[in-house]
Amino acid sequence: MSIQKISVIGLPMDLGQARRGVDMGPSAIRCAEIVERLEKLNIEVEDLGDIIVGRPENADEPGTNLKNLHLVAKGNTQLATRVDEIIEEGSFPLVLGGDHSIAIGTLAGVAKHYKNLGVIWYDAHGDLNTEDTSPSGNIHGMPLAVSIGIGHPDLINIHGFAPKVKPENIVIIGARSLDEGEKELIREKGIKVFTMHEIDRLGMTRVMEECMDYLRERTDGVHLSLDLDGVDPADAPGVGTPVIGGISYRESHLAMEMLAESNLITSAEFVEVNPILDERNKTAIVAVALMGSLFGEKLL
Ligand code: EXY
Ligand code: MN
Ligand code: MN
Ligand code: MN
Repeated sequence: MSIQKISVIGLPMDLGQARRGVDMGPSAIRCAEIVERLEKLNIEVEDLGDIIVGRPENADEPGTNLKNLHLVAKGNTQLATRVDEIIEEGSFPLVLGGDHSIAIGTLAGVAKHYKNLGVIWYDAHGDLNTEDTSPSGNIHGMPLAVSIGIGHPDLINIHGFAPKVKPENIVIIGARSLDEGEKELIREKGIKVFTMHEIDRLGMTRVMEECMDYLRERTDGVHLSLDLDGVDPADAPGVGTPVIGGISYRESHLAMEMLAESNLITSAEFVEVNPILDERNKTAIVAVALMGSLFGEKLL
């Protein structure tokens, strides 16, 4: 089914990691004219604005080494409700981050509507850490683990149920920086991963075909969680945790076009755009171009 209406919502949160500035991601993406770009595709677009996030100095932190747990949980709880409402109204949720911890809330709101939600996790990282395996305590390195029900109860139970996603319904694309604990979890849970090795070897066309074939036969909806650090830092420099040797802009653009043709994607989020670390808003511009392709923009 083609997309009739898109609802844009921002969660300007930078509390899932240590570098300030990623809270300005939604603004940077709006400055790069996301709404105008999507309106040109003959899709109705509504911008619901941003969810208000608390400040860390006011946070009441429980005894944990998870940084800003209370506020990250609170922001994600609000996001889950908003995303749930958007789908309830028959619209397509397009969530703008913020650091990748916001995927906890997006997936909570989305997963309520599907029996077998699929997830494409486009990222240099696995985001599969737990309190025990995390080298940093940063919750943006944990949202995929949380979504399969592994992590702090205040995170995994957001929106009243867990887990949100089955590990076998997840495909990670672009991984090139995985911690030991994450590798173990990938093997133990049978999560499908196309690392940069497979992208180099097979090419993006075949990777996307295999990814979509895999998800088509086992899921009833697919969420795209696109971390801009999945893209090579030469093309997307404005991210807090860049890793060289990533997916090029051209390959990413092709991947989005193939997803558009497939009609598989039922919700999406674009995260980790940090304008303070960026070059003349380049990363937000790349994010908007990828969103254009994802929603069916054509050159001719
Ligand atoms: N694996 C590292 C950690 O857990 O601290 C780095 C995680 C970066 C996560 C980025 C946003 O995808
Ligand atoms: Mn990530
Ligand atoms: Mn990442
Ligand atoms: Mn193209």
